[in-house]
Amino acid sequence: MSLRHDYTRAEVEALLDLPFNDLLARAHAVHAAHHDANAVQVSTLLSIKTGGCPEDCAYCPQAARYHTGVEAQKLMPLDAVLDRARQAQSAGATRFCMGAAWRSPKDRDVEKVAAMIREVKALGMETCATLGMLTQDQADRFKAAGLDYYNHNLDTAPEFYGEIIHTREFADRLDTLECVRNAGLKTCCGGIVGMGETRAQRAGLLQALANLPEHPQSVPINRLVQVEGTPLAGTAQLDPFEFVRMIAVARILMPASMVRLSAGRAEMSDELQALCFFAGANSIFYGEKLLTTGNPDTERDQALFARLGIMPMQVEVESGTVHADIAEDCREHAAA
Ligand code: SAM
Ligand code: DTB
Ligand code: SF4
Repeated sequence: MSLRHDYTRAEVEALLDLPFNDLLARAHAVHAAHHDANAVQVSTLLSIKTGGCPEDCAYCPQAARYHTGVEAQKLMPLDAVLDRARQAQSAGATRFCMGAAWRSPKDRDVEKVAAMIREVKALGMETCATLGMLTQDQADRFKAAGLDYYNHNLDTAPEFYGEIIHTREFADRLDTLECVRNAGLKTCCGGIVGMGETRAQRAGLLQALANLPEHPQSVPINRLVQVEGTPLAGTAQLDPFEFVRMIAVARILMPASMVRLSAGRAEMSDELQALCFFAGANSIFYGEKLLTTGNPDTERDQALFARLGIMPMQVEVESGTVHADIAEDCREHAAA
């Protein structure tokens, strides 16, 4: 299978511009050729360090400078993180993603987070972290602790980046992603739509993601969750079909990657989510909360999976296949 890394902007725009049915048919064919079209990977997020972030990302409720009602908290203690990981595992998640509202981790934090990674991994879950910018040494230390994935999003097109974030540059994101790849970690890298960008700029984000030296193994496509107090609260709502187009083109450009239907699901209808799964989304965040905002409750997701005949993906770990309870719950829903 040859994966391309030389997409032109015009090619990506032409895909986004296809008639909706043609685009969906193409995307679904690519999806079915590379993946089980009825299997969805399930991750749970935990904010291990909430709020008080020095960055100014215009979408983010955790930036200290915006008055969003999110209170700054200290790094969670190891035991509390492990309790939450166990809960997520027994609810059926196979990957546990730990997020921190940092520009970058301080060296004294690295050992604490490394211990969390080691212990979560020991439960038999895949591990993911999103902690801001990393040095090569930090990425290597997390890899040594057993980290599987590092999430670091490009977030938006290079030419729109400066309108959304002023405290770092697009190139900084690329530098961290390089350290992550060099460390042998898998990358989880995507972006946000619905921030007032144009379709051409959405094409720019997809082009930048697909032309990275390796396609990210996981590509989260977030729909902006508008939070009162952030500069982007009140932005015109993106046409839901544009969101589906984003998923479809991500699937076509990065055929072997997992495309995650990420933030914004709580505000989406079941029908819209089903279209996203048809267009090639095969991963979700599962559990009532993302980092600080809401996500569909697990009952609703189990019922949706059952209605669509979707099964949660199992994960191979050294100790054998982890059988997620969500599979059982979905079967029960299907039988009901
Ligand atoms: N501080 C680190 C960083 O920015 O890389 C890690 C945590 S940060 C909250 C992780 C990602 O969450 C961001 O890159 C962004 O894509 C997403 N995100 C944050 N706020 C969001 C919102 N309101 N709606 C959708 N996605 C959001
Ligand atoms: C990603 O792309 N989306 C997730 C995860 N990676 C870290 C975060 C979404 C955050 C939504 C806003 C919040 O809950 O604070
Ligand atoms: Fe900080 Fe990350 Fe939020 Fe930006 S997205 S303000 S870096 S927590």
